[in-house]
Amino acid sequence: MFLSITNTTLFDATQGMGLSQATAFTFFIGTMAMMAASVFFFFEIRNVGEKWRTSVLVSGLITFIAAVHYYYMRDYFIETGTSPTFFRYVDWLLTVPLMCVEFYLITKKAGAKQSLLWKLIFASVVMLVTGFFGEATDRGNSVLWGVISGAAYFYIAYLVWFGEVASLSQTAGPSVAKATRVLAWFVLVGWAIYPLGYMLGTPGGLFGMALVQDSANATKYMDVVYNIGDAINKIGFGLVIYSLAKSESEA
Ligand SMILES: *C/C=C(C)/C=C/C=C(C)/C=C/C1=C(C)CCCC1(C)C
Repeated sequence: MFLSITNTTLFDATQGMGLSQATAFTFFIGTMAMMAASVFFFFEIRNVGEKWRTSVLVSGLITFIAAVHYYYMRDYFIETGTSPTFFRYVDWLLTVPLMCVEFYLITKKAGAKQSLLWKLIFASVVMLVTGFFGEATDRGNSVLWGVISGAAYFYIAYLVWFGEVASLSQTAGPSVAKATRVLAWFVLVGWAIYPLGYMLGTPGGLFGMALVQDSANATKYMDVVYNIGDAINKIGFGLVIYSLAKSESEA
C-alpha cells in the first residue's frame, strides 16, 4: 500500500512538479515531520520534571495521532486525487481536544476547574463538526456552516485571550503566563490558517465568492493550506509546551 502510486506520482522527472505532486509532497513531508516530532517529544519526557511529564506526553500524542492520519491521508490522496476529508476531520477531532487538555493542564496549578476543560472541548467539537458538514455532507451551505464554526472558534480564542485561561495563567507564575500568551497567538493566527483553507476548498468560498476559480483543483489548494497549518500548529504548539516544561523543571 505504501508504494501504490496510481493516479498521482509523487514526482515525475519529465513533468516536474505539478499541483497534484506538490499536494502529495506536503502530505509526505507532513507524515515525516509528525513522526519525527513524536519521537522527539516521547524521548524528551524523561528530561522534564515529573509534574510536566503529562504535558509533554500529550504533545507527543498530538503529533503521533497526526502522523498516523497523515500516513493514511497521503495514501488516500495519491490513490484518488481527492481530499481525504474524513481522515482529516477524525484527526482534528482527536487532536484539537488534546490541545484543549494542554491549556487545562498548564492552568490547573492555578486552579483551573474541569468545567473549563469541557467548555474548550465542547467548543472545539462544535467548530469541527460544523466544519465537516460544510466541507463534506452539505457543501451547498458551506458559508452557513463556516460561520457557525467560526463563532465556536472565536469563543475558544476569547477564552484563551481574555477569559478563564488568560486570567488563570496570570496567577500561575510568569513562565506559564508567557507560554499561554504564545499559545494564544497560535490560536489566533495559526488556527486562522484553517478557515482560509476552507474558503479555498468549498464552493461558498469567501462568503459566496469562490477564491479558486479552477474548481477541480480547489481542494488541492485547501489541502496544502491545511497541511501547512497542521505542521505549524501541532509541532509548534507542542514545542511551546515542551520549552515551558523544560524551563519550569530547571527552575
Ligand atoms: C491540529 C489541528 C488543528 C489545530 C485544527 C484546527 C482547525 C480549525 C481551527 C478549524 C476551523 C474552521 C473554521 C474556523 C471555519 C471553517 C471550518 C474549519 C473547521 C476549517
